[in-house]
Amino acid sequence: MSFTIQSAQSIFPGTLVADIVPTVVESFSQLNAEDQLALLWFAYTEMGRSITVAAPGAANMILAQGLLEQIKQMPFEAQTQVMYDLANRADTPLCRSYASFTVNIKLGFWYQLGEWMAQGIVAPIPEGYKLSSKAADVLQAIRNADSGQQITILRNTVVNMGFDPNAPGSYKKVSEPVSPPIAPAFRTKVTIEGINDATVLGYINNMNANDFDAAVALFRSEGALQPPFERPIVGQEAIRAYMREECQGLKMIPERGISEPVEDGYTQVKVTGKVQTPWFGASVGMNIAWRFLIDPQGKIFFVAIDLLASPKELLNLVRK
Ligand code: 45D
Repeated sequence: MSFTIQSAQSIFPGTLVADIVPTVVESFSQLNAEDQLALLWFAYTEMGRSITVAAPGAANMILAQGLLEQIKQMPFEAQTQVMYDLANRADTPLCRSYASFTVNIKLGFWYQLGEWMAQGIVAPIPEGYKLSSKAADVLQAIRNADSGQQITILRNTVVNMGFDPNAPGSYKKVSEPVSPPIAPAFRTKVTIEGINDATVLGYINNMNANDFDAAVALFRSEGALQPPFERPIVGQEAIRAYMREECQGLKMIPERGISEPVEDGYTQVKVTGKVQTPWFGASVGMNIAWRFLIDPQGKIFFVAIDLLASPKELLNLVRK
């Protein structure tokens, strides 16, 4: 039997992922717009304090500046309507522009609105707003999640806002400035207990250096990368576009792993460790597993990135 992307998805089946994330995002989506915005505001003010502004990069935020200025000029009522429209995924020009933003620009857009809400420039959530009991349950579920899961929930709810005629999971190309890779002299090299596979180490080191061309070159041409809770992104070109859009400034801190030969000369490798996003820096470490399937030529045929259910999962390196 030869591997397919589909069969590769189920390597290391005992890996427990943070199901709480899609579950909470789904119950969130059932709430009305008012509840959604108030709930996110409460969650955001409780855990958003450690966000760093440097993250999206000033150059990239230019793309959202037009919309932000437009909103800033509006009376409170109209500002509130815009936010409801975004949560309702209404078909308005503004909601269409929002949908065309990259993830980081969507986050930066809300970050700016949040700052303005706190300063009284944009309509705040009404003082004393009372969540429905359903919404209060969702907020409690978010509080119970670990910090890496919380920021993923926040991120995914923001990503889903706006009017997007394309199905979820579809891939939209944008041209966003990409910072150059870190110069060779300044690169760090990871060590991973139990792993000396050059492809896996090269993948992590190149990602940490923002050297996406070198990272993509480690994949087989029709190889695939599967982000947490998403479908696989297939092919070198699509993977490169994804990395340029979503992987700038990530810090990957793998800890340990296991490697073993499987059929037809393939090797499966599972690595666990932490990943930090530039948005929260060292203040939030996400517990992550990488499940690699390396082909007989040493190329990445498939890699899944999983957000783990608990820190205990960092030690789960069993094969079955
Ligand atoms: O008023 O190896 C609200 C891959 C509304 C690549 C708001 C990866 C109300 C391959 C919206 C609340 C990428 C897959 C205001 C590895 C309201 C690879 C504002 C993994 C003001 C390892 C809300 C990478 C705001 C990972 C401003 C796992 C919210 C990356 C901001 C994960 C939320 C990154 C932010 C995550 C969330 C970043 C900034 C989860 C950022 C989350």
